[in-house]
Amino acid sequence: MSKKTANKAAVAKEILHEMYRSICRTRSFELKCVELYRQGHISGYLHPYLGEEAIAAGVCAAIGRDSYITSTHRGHGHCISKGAILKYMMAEITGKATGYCKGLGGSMHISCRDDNNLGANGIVGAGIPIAVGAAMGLRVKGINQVAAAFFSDGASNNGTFGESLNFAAAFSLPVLFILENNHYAVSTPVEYSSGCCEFAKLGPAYGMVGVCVDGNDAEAIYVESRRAVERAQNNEGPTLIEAKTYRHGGHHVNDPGLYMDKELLAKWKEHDPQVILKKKISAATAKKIEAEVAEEIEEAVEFAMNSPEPSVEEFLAEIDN
Ligand SMILES: Cc1ncc(C[n+]2csc(CCOP(=O)(O)OP(=O)(O)O)c2C)c(N)n1
Repeated sequence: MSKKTANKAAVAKEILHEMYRSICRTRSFELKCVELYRQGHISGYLHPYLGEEAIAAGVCAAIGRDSYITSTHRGHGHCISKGAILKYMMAEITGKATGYCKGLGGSMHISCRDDNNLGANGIVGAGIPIAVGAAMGLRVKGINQVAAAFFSDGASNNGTFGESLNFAAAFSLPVLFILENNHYAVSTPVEYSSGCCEFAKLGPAYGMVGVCVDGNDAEAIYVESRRAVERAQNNEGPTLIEAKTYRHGGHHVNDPGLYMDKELLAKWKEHDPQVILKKKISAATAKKIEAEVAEEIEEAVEFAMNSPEPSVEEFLAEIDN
């Protein structure tokens, strides 16, 4: 496992600002979604990315707009950090026809082809091989970009994880495997279900670099992700990045998370990704970004609330597709 520490001095101010905006957009979006869920505007499950925002912000800033991502059931932050327009996203999550997927995908199946976001996925571990396929596509087409697969610790116990890492390493594909270790799969702690909880060690076992990074420090994630992108673009193969983090609550919006260690949760909440990055930028810039994001969220809610639901005909037409 690489022991390199992140060279934070190299991160430009503009990148810090971009990542702070991503974190603020995700944090505010998620808090608003919880509120809308409680008011009955969102159906089904909702898995907030609260507390994990820095991972998507750092990775997406590092890989850039032209690279591909695959996401998970806890995917709002990935989608937002990859560049989603919040009003279309809010419309999708509230099941409106003006949403990214005409309101038919919802929280767990949102995708945005314009941003090269290949989609969230309700099947744990299913996005990992899709990212490998996207990387193979890039290789075949001679495009020097990367694909990043976001997934969590629970997904690492699925067969798709081993198959994907092996295939990507064997063919030296440009993939970033982003393992968001939030320490739980629903209510099961990692120590209970994983033989090796130091997930970065699995990288070398599969023939690739493995690094472990503070998942709440966007700057550190950005630096490690840039290194991984450079390796991938130099044909040096994929990287497994384990980003250690913690959910700010239960598995989904209706899970009070009573099984979570209260002291540990309080510690992680203090180690907040938004607070950590805010300290690295000027107060004036932070204030400006926060005000702009607040306005964007308000517009997004208004747009979604005033949008129509898809008609039965539109729904059936998509099934036929
Ligand atoms: C293949 C599969 N098995 C089981 C489930 C049920 N399930 C939904 S979320 C989840 C836990 C996933 O944990 P993890 O991958 O750590 O993601 P996290 O929720 O922590 O972000 C499970 C088991 C599923 N959706 N897909």
